Amino acid sequence: MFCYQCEQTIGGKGCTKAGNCGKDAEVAALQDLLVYELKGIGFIGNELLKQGKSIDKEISKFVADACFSTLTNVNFDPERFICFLKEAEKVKENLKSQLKNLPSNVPECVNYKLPNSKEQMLQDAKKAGIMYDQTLDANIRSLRETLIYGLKGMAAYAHHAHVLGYIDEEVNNFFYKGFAATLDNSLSVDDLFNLTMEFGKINLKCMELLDKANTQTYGNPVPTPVLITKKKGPFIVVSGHDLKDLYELLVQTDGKGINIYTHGEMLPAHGYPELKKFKHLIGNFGGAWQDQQKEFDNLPGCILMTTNCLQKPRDSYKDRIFTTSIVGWPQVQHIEEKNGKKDFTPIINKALELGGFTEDEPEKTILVGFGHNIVLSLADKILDAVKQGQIRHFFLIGGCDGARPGRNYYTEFAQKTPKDTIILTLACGKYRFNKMDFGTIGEFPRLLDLGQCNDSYSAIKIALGLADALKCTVNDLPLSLILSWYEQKAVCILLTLLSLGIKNIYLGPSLPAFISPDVLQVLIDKFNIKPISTPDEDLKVILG
Ligand code: SF4
Ligand code: SF3
Repeated sequence: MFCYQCEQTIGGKGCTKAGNCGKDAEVAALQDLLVYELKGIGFIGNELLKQGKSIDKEISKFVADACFSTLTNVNFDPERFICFLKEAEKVKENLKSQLKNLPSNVPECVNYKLPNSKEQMLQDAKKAGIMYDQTLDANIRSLRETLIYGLKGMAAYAHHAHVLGYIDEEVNNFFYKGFAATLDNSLSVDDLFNLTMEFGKINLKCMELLDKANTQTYGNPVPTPVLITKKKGPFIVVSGHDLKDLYELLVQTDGKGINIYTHGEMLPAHGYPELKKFKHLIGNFGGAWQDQQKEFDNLPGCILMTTNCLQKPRDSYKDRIFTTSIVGWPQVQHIEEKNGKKDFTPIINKALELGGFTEDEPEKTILVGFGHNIVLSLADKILDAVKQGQIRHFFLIGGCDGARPGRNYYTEFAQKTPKDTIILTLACGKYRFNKMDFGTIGEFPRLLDLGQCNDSYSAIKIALGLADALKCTVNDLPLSLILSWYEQKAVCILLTLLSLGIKNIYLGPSLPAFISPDVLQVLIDKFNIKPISTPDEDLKVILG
């Protein structure tokens, strides 16, 4: 196997025997083969689009879901990948049958026939490997992989929008264009670079679509204190990013004496009016995703994983962790959707059987719910505070969390920001500091939680809104972006920020292994991307 799509890739180069994430060589091979099939589908879909045809939205939904399944820490179940592969083969043949003329010289994956046996699939997967073509130019490989990882991230956001009934054809169509481009030998490094920027803009549309889906379905988030301590009684912990799964579970547990805790990226759910109205959405449990094995150990309640980040379940909680949607782990119970409905009875019964926490802890809360709607409604007051010198600078400290020690940088950075600065945060990286007291500036808390990683859209809207009010560009604002990345959603967000011309981003804890030195140089030259150094050094440079 060879995989280098995430930040914890072994040795900062690539996982070759097994993944640091828990992915084994078999699953890695099946994922490679699925991406190979997606490239074939992309090629045919792109030809259809060039001929002015449209592609059925159910097919595009499948493409996004299959793509999402290969994202880090989502699915580890070989059987699920075999199902995806078989469906991909059908989709490919279906699209081919709609195409008038298939060009004569097509890439091999277009006419590849999926074998029946897993053994043969594993054999075939070799030619789908990232490093299979040893002669490929390093910069072309780097940009092709960057695009694929961006697509994986966008696929997650398209999936969440889709389950709420929100679809955008332009977003859907880019999956075909993007995958087709990774097969096109006529594209130069410049062409591919430009395509990643085009992709960044499409991903912005996708995040905007998801923002619309979430806010039109569940209301605009409002500032909300969230309990971070335990309450007596049976409970279910809901992790991942999917608000619809949480909503459905809240409906099905209503009045059953079960408390629902959010976990990881589900924390911002507490700010949505249509979710917070459920009194048994009681609080937030635990820290960031990488602490789950320790925190779920012998937990007297259940866990529902709606998306990444899933780690290998320990035996002590394997009987009480459930997956749903795209997530999977072999032999872990999976809640399937049937006729558009999910039946959460097994997890509800198990939670009741386990009995839950036996006593209340002394209460502590944190504040969430600072989406673009609320922050921009305060724009005048914020700008006044800036003009009067009460607010000197804004820091967006956001992105993914992870297990590496280098990530303490983000905790220290947040702690060292001066008292006259505001910290905006989003995604799961916030767990490094979101339970600390940063105090207030006038009526504003110094720490404003904008939401999940996809709520980078909120950050962008806020930055554009402030720039507009101050009649300057985002790059001229007293704002610095201090980003941490781990998986491929961070890749699509970074490409969006760059496509908007946002400069001087600090990126860490390490740089992506799939970015070649030449591509990195382009990013430095064009956007002045900076690897993080130390909080003191970086703060000194930023605050002059
Ligand atoms: Fe390694 Fe990350 Fe790939 Fe897992 S997803 S195999 S940790 S590079
Ligand atoms: Fe976190 Fe896995 Fe990326 Fe949505 S949950 S940000 S790492």
